Amino acid sequence: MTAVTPDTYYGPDFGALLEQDPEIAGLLVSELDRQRSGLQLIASENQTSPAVLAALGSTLSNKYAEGYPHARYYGGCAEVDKVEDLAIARAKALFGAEHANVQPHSGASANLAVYGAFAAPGDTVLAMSLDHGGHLTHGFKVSFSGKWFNAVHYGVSQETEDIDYDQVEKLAKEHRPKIILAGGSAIPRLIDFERFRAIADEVGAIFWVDAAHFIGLVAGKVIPSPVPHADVVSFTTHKVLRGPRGGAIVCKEEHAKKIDRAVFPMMQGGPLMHGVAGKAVNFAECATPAYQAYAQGVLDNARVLADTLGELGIRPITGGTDTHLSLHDLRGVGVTGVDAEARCDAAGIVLNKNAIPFDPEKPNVASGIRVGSPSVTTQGMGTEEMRTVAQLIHRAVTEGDADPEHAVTREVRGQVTELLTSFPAYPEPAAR
Ligand code: DSN
Repeated sequence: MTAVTPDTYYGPDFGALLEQDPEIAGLLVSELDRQRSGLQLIASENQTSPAVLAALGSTLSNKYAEGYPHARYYGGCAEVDKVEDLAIARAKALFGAEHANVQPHSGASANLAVYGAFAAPGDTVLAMSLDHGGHLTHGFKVSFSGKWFNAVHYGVSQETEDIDYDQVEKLAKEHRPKIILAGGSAIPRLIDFERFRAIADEVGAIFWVDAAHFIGLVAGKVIPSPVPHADVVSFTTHKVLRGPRGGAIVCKEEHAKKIDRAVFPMMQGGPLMHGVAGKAVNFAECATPAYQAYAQGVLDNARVLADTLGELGIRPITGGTDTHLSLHDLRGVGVTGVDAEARCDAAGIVLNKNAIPFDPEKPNVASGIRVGSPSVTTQGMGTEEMRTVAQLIHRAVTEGDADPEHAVTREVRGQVTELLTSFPAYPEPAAR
């Protein structure tokens, strides 16, 4: 067996990359600097562990393994079979799932496979509309999902700004969809899975949950799980979950064959075995008390961030959040989403503009911003820091500018830097 040294896991060392390709090596370093030097509030991002990064940088990347463990189309798969067996077993245990497929390269690939398993082109799918918090792959017109399927969309109620379940039921009865899909990218509240299940049963539809955003909170056991209620749950592994960039699917045993065949050979070729190893490492991390405490911290931080922004006049849609993210209406402070994003960026605060339900602005301008707590919680920040972060966002948005040299913007950036000194991302080993 090869001697176990740090390089065994990291593959070719960084010194070799620096010598061979200083341009790319330099960009790896400057991206790490960027991640370290700003407040990362993009709700779908996180900072995965050195252990997951080691798996991603490994020689497992070299191996072709089309097929599934113990039934591959290539020789030499004994070791990667063990890796995938572990990833599957850990995913099933973590989510209490009957079946798991850990091969999807991404969330969009996972979703493509779910469509492939349960629908044929032209079939009707009922999903949340993108402009009310859904996702591109939930039937948006320029995505495969909107081009190949007859997508019917529900949204949120104007009054509560939360999912309009009566509308879901009405549309389901009217259109008799093959699939009813719950989940999205900008939903701050818990989803009523029982209600969706009942509606799906009433019309004989498959009930699919795209849990990409909140699956980490489910893994941490701090919010209810969709797994007992849904036929199939797709997700990404790099958001609150904090694993490698990638996708996965869990489902009832009765759907296992359909899902596996849809992932391979219908949608994908060889799995990315370094990614599968990273997922296995991550699933084990998520089963620990430390991760559960992290997930609770993500929830607490998101709530305080949303509430404090609200107190400062940047209103949270639905009045708050039950998850890791909140969506905010900027109209009260008279700034557009695009301007707020640019002003925050110049101040070292990374977040994204976001359409709010019934938004009068075009999506590339937007009246809102979306903020999330996964990364800053990984860095060890707590609720006290979230109050500071909300004040910094408010100041950057209302008094700052997109010009980094603007006096207020510089001042806010200085305060961001000061905060990050106590809560660094990827601290040097000595500081860990
Ligand atoms: N683009 C991701 C997000 O930011 O929510 C979802 O795919």
